[in-house]
Amino acid sequence: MSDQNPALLRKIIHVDMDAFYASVEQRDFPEYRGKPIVVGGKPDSRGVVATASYEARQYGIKSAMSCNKAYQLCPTAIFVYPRFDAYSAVSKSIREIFSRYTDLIEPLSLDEAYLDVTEDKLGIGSAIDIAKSIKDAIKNELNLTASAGVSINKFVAKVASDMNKPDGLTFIGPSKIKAFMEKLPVEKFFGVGKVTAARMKAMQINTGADLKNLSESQLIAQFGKSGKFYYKIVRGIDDRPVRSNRETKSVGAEDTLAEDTNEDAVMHDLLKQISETVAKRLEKHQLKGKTVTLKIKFEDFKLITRSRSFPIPFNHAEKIYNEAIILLNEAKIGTSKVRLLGITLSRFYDDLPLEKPEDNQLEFEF
Ligand code: DCP
Ligand code: MG
Repeated sequence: MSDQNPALLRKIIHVDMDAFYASVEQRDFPEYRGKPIVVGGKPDSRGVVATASYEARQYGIKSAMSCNKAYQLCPTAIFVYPRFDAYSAVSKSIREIFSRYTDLIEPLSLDEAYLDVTEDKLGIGSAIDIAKSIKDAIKNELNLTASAGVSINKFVAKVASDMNKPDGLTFIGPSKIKAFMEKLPVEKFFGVGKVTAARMKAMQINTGADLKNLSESQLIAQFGKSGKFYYKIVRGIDDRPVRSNRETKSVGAEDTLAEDTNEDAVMHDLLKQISETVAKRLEKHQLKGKTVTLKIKFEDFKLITRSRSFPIPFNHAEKIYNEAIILLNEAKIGTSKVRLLGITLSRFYDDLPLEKPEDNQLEFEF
């Protein structure tokens, strides 16, 4: 197993902030400290819980629960609206802390990231020491706590970071991975959603050890492409590299219309949904783009793209939608019926060489 050759072992850290939004609220408003805090909407609203402080979690309050339900579980909880600007600022600061140690940082959301510290900038060498140092910096400089997982690949590091929350530091070295994976419940496996977990349980597959009893071809027969991934991951093999966002060149989404159409209202509706998806993805990766591209596939599968570029990068759904509508109008599709629409944002970074204008580029699919 190439993953296990000590000379080739990577050092991966996964860092995840503890009760992120709620901890920022408790930090900024001392009167909230030590109290059950629910970040989301107000109890009588239709809002959902984004997160809850550890004090509120003792009452069973969880992310994605309705605020009404949270109120029933703990009527004395303090309900607050999210302050995304504050969370975003903290997110920037934690990334700055990470960047002292490595440039190989892959943020997964505002509050978590993978770091590859196989070679660290300060020459510390020990991934555990680096994780400690990062946690200390977050505590001392930002007054917040994070949990970290340290291992030789992304998957094990991520599961490890969740094992001793809050303020945890968990190292799972190569010699412990086998036993660790065998004990792990299937719902903790990367990519196993609720539906797959239920299917596995119905087949008496409850842990990594059960999963390991199936051959690769059996897993592929049961779970398709994912089966191949489960086969590797349960054996502790995860070669996915830590990818820094600088490698991300574009973020987009597309969708096929229920029926081929040339009606503006129907196309506008779909573009609205796609814009929202793209905006969410950009927000998740903290990216803003300068170029917006609209992709139109016609009923005969002919494909065209239209782009516009701006001096200032953006990522708001409304702006993306407005630009997509302008591009759709410019495309003058007339009576041709459209089968699929897609929107992509690109040109995230100022230091990249300017690309040739992509306007009126015409592509055909073969
Ligand atoms: N979040 C959200 N809606 C969800 C889940 C999370 O808005 N369904 C937001 C609020 C969280 C932040 O993302 O504070 C980070 O998500 P985590 O899953 O890491 O949860 P927490 O950081 O809140 O708690 P934990 O200590 O378990 O990591
Ligand atoms: Mg978190």
